[in-house]
Amino acid sequence: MYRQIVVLTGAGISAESGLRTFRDQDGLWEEHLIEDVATPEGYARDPQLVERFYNERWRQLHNGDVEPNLAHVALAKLEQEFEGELLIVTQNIDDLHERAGSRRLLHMHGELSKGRCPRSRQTFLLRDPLGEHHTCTCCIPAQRLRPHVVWFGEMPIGLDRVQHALDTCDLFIAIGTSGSVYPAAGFVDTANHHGAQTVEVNIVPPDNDSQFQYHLQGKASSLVPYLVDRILNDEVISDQYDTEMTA
Ligand code: BJW
Repeated sequence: MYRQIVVLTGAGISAESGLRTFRDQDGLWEEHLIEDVATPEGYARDPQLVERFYNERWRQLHNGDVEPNLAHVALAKLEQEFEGELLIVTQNIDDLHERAGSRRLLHMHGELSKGRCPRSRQTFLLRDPLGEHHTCTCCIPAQRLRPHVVWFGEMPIGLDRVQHALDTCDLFIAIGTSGSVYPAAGFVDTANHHGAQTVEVNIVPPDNDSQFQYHLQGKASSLVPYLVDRILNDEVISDQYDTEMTA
């Protein structure tokens, strides 16, 4: 039925694994100013503060309590069993998709598990939280690594590959993202423009809700496995399906 699928995931898919989202009640932006921790200017002003913000999240991800949930697992199953093309584009910097088994994956806002040389942009795996002792091996003198994340005003990673996938997909699914941060929030427009079916999964309508054809309202951990089973059973997404899922 479908031949090429693009799945966009946001913080909401990891919420049921215990990771905080940004803009929901009790989200990360309630305790932190975006200008302080998610801009290059904030990092230049106070690198220690920014490192603390990411290191706390690094520790949570590695404390042994955080696991992929049923939504991550279902997407990994889709990758294994779907015979067409699939690309998962995640805005998340956690590695829960990888832990669930996904490989056809692009981290457009970076990865918590890596540090980046600010000069060459080469990335290095972090075995412990980022600090002064993390320097690159690509430059002389060695540069102190910065978090491998994309802050406001910086160019997201892999946009050419995403653009190509969106230009040719026949199904676009956005899961657990508020649709408020660009360019990710605009992917649905591109997919619509190329005639793809567009589906959102969220507990509340996202900011770009009106751009989607189908709206599945509820938790990712219950809706994504259903959606994946339907796709694998070659069932097209329809209004009837939409009604069933949201009932
Ligand atoms: C559940 C659930 C459950 C909960 N089940 N659902 C004016 C107009 C338009 C654009 C701009 C503008 N001024 C500036 C811009 C550009 C700017 C931007 O978009 N700003 C907006 C604020 C307006 N964007 C940028 O600067 C980007 N770069 C850029 O544009 O480069 C230039 C360019 C030019 C031309 C083409 C292309 C590019 C960079 C953006 C960088 C974002 N960085 C961050 C932080 C880094 C990573 C990190 O710390 O983790 O990325 S910000 C933060 O937001 C993070 C996220 O990846 C991103 C998106 O958040 P997400 O995932 O949507 O989370 P939430 O919390 O917002 O939503 C969670 C959702 O889940 C909610 O809807 C819940 O309901 C739902 N949910 N539980 C299902 N169980």
